[in-house]
Amino acid sequence: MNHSGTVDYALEGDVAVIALNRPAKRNAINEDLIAGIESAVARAGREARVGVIHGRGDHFCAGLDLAEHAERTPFEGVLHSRKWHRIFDEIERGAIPYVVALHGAVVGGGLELAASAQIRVADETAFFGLPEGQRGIFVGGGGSVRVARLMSAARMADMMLTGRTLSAAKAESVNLVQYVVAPGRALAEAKTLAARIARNAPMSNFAVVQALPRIQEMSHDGGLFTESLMAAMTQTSPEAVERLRAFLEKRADRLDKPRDS
Ligand code: 1HE
Repeated sequence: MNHSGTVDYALEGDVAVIALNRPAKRNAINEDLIAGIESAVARAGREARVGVIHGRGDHFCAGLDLAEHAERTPFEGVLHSRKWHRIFDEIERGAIPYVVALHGAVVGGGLELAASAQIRVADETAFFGLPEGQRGIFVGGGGSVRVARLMSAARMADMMLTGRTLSAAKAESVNLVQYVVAPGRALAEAKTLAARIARNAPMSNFAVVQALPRIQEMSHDGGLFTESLMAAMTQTSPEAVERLRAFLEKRADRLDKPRDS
């Protein structure tokens, strides 16, 4: 199903697969594409347990559409940025977890979009950049909050000031992505992870999506208290009771072997 001219949506089992589909412009985010992400994410939240976001063509996303950006007044610019914040917040703290599959350029607003997912899988062709400094602008899609938290404000400042780009391997070493896979494998790996996540109790996934990022922003004491409330809610859900019993009766999945990349 097509959610705008430039975003495709498909429900595959419990997983909503959302494709940025503007490859001729390297999936640069214009008004149509951001509206497509918004409606796809809203639909996924209603009917899927997990979302996967990826980009068609040779690149994940070239960031903000610079052709549209040049025409905005300052006030329109603020409203535009606030809209991106709202939509990316729905990915970061919404109804379901998201996995993004990254390849080629993951730059500017494309990196901000990727940073709003819970899990980032990059293939070895992926490269990461924040060319806003070179373009005479600043991040506006939540990057100064999310990207800086993932890899530190110092590393982000370096990328923005000097135009430095990072390889997939470097991105993994600075916590920007959690997985690096062979070229062309990111989407398949993201779907495998999504299928795995879909088997978790929805309330556990909800707690990871909604509580974990908020707890990071709380005081020590507030965070621990919130954790206790969340733990009590999840542990006493009927699904948890059944899953704990399944483990004790040796009917549960065993833990995976450790995996380093
Ligand atoms: C675009 C955009 C775009 C490509 N807006 N049209 N983002 C950037 O500064 C990144 C700008 N893009 C690039 O550096 C390169 O395009 C890529 C490294 C991503 C890909 O290179 P390549 O050689 O495969 O493609 P290309 O030939 O540069 O571009 C192909 C077409 O896509 C071309 O259009 P055409 O009509 O001449 O074919 C490009 O103009 C177009 N295109 N990227 C508009 N970004 C909320 S604040 C967020 C702030 C930001 O995101 S700033 C970062 C913006």
